[in-house]
Amino acid sequence: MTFHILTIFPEFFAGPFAHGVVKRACAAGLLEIRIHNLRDWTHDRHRTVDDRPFGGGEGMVLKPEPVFDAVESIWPERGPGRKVILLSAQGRMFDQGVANRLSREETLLLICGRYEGVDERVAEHLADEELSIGNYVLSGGELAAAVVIDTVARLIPGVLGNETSAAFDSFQETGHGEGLLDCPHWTRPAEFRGWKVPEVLLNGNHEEIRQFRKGAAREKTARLRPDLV
Ligand code: 9WO
Repeated sequence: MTFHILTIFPEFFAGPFAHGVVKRACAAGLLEIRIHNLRDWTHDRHRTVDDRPFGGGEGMVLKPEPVFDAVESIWPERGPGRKVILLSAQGRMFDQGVANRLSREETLLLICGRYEGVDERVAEHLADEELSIGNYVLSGGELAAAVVIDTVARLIPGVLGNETSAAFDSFQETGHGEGLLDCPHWTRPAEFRGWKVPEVLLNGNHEEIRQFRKGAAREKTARLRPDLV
């Protein structure tokens, strides 16, 4: 699977993609991430990508021309398997279900907004989808793009050593079933500062442990995420 990222901060992604699952997926040839500097599609001396908002108001808006030019030069032809996604706080909510759907795409191009926003014609006439990773204001779409790529990369067949382990993460439907959170985890020592690990996890009875984990997942989901129950 290939991701293109369109950004004014290409250096931003050196960190997030240089570790762990995403790094290994790239090294294994299962994932390709190509980062494009939006300023490469400007034509003036200052490499201008922003301008003042029509109607007045604070701040600047990302101009449409470099964004359209970039997408049309990265992909002279559009079509199925080539999906353009605008990351913005106004987008539809990204979740594990959206990640599953996106993981079946061949190639995605993620546009990262900056300044006070992106000219609306990008959302209306260039992007196939507008996605938000949550109800908070970020400084730009770059962090959101990194979140989307990390989440989707884990779902590409072969990326996780254990083909089933993605299915047991929080929110993935197949773990304890019912769309619960992941169960809590403990490791050694069995007692830390007087806090003991639940006895049942130490007794080696795997059916009892399975039951305990399911109950613990239900209890924690109800307490922290009643919206999921
Ligand atoms: C400003 C604002 C003001 C009042 C009420 C809501 C508001 N939302 C924003 C806002 O989202 N500003 C953007 C921040 C302007 C363009 C750059 N920003 C941004 C956020 N780019 N991408 C995101 C984002 C946020 C969440 N998920 C994906 C992308």
